[in-house]
Formats: sequence, C-alpha cells, structure tokens
Amino acid sequence: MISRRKFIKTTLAASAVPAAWVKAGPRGISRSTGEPVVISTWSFGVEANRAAMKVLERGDSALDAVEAGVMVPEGDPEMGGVGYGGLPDEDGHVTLDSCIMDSSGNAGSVAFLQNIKHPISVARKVMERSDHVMLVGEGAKRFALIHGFKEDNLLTDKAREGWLKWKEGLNDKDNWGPNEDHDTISLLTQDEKGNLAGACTTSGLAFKIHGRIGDSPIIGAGMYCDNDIGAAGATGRGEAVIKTVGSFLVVELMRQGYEPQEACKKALQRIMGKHNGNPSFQVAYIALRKDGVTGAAAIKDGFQYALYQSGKNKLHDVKGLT
Ligand code: SD4
Repeated sequence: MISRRKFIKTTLAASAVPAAWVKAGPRGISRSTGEPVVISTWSFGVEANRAAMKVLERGDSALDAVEAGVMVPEGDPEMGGVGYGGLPDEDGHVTLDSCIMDSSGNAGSVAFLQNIKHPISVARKVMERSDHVMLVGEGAKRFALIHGFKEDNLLTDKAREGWLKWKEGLNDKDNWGPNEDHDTISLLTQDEKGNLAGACTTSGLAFKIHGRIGDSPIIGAGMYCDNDIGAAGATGRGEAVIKTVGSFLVVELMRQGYEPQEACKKALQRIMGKHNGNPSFQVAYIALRKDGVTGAAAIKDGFQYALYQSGKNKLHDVKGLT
C-alpha cells in the first residue's frame, strides 16, 4: 500500500505546478487589459460572439453577454444542435439542456426541457428567481411558463425529416447517437470590469434515448466559471465529460498553474486515458483565464472555436490530439 507521505510526494511531483504560480497563489492571476473577451464553440460561435460582444461593448455584464450570445443559435431553426431546430430524441421529441454561471458563482440550469425556445433564459431565471440550481422536464417547463415563457413547437420540418431518415435506417449496429455532428454552444465571456461568466446550451445528442441528459446542463461538466481563476466549456460526447467533470477539471488545472491550452489538453487526456488513448468520439474544451488568455483543445480533428478579442472575431481550427 502506498504510504501517505509517498502519496503526497508523488502527487505533488506529478502536478508540475510552476514555482512562480506557487508564490503568486490562485489570486495571482491578474488582468492585463480592460478589453472584453468572448470565446465559443463551433463556427456558429462567430455570430454568437458578435451578439455577446455588442452587450459587452455597451458596458453590460459578462452574464448578460453569455445569455445574449447563446440565444443566437438557440433561436436559429437551421441549427440542428441547439434550441429551435435541434434534432430530436429517438421518439421525435426535442429536449433541451442548458446552464449558466455568473461571476459570483451563482448557477442555474434546466435539463430535458421541451417546447421552450430559449432554455438558457429559463436557466438564468432558475438562478435568479429560485434558490435552486437545476430544474428538469415538466417542472422546468412549468417554472418557465409561470415566468412568462411561451410554448413553441421546436421540431422543424428539417429536423423531423432527419429524424425520420434515421428511424428508417435503424439497424443492429445502431448505437443511439450514430450522428457525430456536434453542435452544442459553450460560450464564455469577460467584461470590461474583468468579471467572467459562462453558458452552455444544446438539444443534446441527436436521436438519444428519451430522457437522456448530457453534460451541458450539469454545472462543472458542460461549463464552469470561477471568477478568481477562469471559465471553461465543453462540447462533444457528454457522457465522457460528465464522468470526468470536465469543465471543472479544466478550471482546476488552470488554478494549479497550467496555461488554458494545456489545461484543456490535460482534461482531454484524462478521457483518452480511459479509452485506450484513442476514443471513438469527439470531446472539445474551450477555456478563458482571468487574465484574458484563452485556450482550446479537441480529441479529434474538425473542432472549431470562435474568439472575439482585441477587436477581431475569428474562427480557429483545432488539431485533434489523436
Ligand atoms: C451532449 N455535449 O448532450 C452534448 C452534445 C454536444 O455538440 O456537445 N454536441 O452530450
């Protein structure tokens, strides 16, 4: 059995915390500029970033900005992975997962929510108008309706056609989620005061089992924000993210002194290590540190993230780790 002394010695060595960081401590991350920053997942993040930056440039909060940003793909019927137009579950129901966190560590979340176009705004209401963090299903919908949200049919003809095609093609190799199109938006912001916020919203894996909830509404899995350190968000195979508490892990690695990029990479390596180094699925993380430095990493090629910083809103390709 490993002795306590040996355990502490080996884990300290393995954590490779930079000496400068040990001196400065977690509050040693300072902010170099007052410039707002927005980072988000996938190519539609460019539009979402634009909406979020508009809010930040007005001088409004990081929280207002993340909500406004992710509402763009949520409201877009052409977007198959988020909100209205999202691909349904195996029974043809569009079920939505969302979470939001502010700079004070407040959090709100909804899961398995149906017929409400902007789940992120319901998540924010849960945060601000209840003393709970997470509401699911019928209860979440009832909460939304009493707060003035309207019911909508979220299943577009395009998504219904896609679902029918999937159903007609069912075979014995089907694995409830053959579709590796990833479309979740995680979006992180920093406002001019230096405060951070994060949001994550999705219709989840296409054609999932009815009732399945992914990582996106789970605080610490799909997204996490700690105003002293940084924020992180996820996209990809939610089950793998939940099992490693992915976004929380990225933030904790930044707390230990890892650069945002390295923190994303290390958190993915945790997943890869549990799948013989080469999982068959995609997971990607984005990170925004308190000093405005960002990072991103993905298991597979094909991941893109959008970064709006220093007046430029650009899409970046990420090379996969496998
Ligand atoms: C989920 N993480 O429900 C989500 C899916 C996703 O891009 O990210 N798609 O597991």
